[in-house]
Amino acid sequence: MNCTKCKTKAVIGLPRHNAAFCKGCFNGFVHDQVARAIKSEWMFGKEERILVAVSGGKDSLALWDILLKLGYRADALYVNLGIGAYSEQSHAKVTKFAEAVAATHGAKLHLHTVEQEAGAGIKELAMLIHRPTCSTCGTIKRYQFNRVAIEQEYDVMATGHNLDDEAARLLGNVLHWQEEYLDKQGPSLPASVAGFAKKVKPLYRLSERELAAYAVLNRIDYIVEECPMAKGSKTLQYKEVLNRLETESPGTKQTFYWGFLDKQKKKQPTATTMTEKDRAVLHPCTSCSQPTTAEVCSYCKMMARAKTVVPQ
Ligand code: Q46
Ligand code: ZN
Repeated sequence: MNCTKCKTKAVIGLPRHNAAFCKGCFNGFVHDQVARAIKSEWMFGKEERILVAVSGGKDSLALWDILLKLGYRADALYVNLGIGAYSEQSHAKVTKFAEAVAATHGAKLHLHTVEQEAGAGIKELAMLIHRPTCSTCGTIKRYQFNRVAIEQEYDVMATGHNLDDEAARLLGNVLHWQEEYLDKQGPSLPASVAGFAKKVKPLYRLSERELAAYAVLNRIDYIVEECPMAKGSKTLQYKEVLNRLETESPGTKQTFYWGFLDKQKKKQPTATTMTEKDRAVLHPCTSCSQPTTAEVCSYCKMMARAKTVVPQ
């Protein structure tokens, strides 16, 4: 198998593009896909400051790497969830990348440790406040990323969601006809009100397999295991189904998700409608000032609850 572009020996075949690439041309392909995503979805410009949400996994570290190599001003935030060996290892991978690669581009890593603030790791905390672990985790991560983005004056927050993640999420939303979530499934969500950072997903044109290959070829040391809490999740089931379809007909995930985005674009006014709707009901949390629909935001309520139930 030879590289479609330069005809030297290929290291990866991409059936959905009917192409194969050598390392250099594959890196060019990956960078080009990200550059196209940024441009076509008006994500950010070279002068803007980006905060990348990193987990230690291949997608978020590859995203940080690609943005820096494309010349963007990208720092990162890592939230240590306190899930035993998984968190220890992922924390170490993020720190290693920050010191070995990001620092050479002058980029900075911010850290937040759940245990330090809540007094317990995510599993114990969720159990003590009687909430599912992943929803507790979602609330904490969303809150901390938004807080750091606003406090440190980043223009935009970027996450490492890839084509597989977005196609699986779309499948879940369609299966359950979650129309309000469908409206928010685009790869670029504007800051709906002051106090909420703009959110973008620059990897939505690249598959999980392509990002794993990018990380390996570029010697990015990432944590291979998924978070242990993800076991048996619906998202993993949807991914499996989509992978089977993809093997039978390469390009299925791309047609599904990109086709959805095309249809959404034609529908357009939704973003404006949501912004006005959000603006009408959101106001600053009386405890931390982040926007919320209640008097006190769900994060502050959770932390207040943690103070009463977590053993000191
Ligand atoms: S929500 Fe749940 Fe993930 Fe948090 S606890 Fe792990 S699996 S990391 S995206
Ligand atoms: Zn609050």
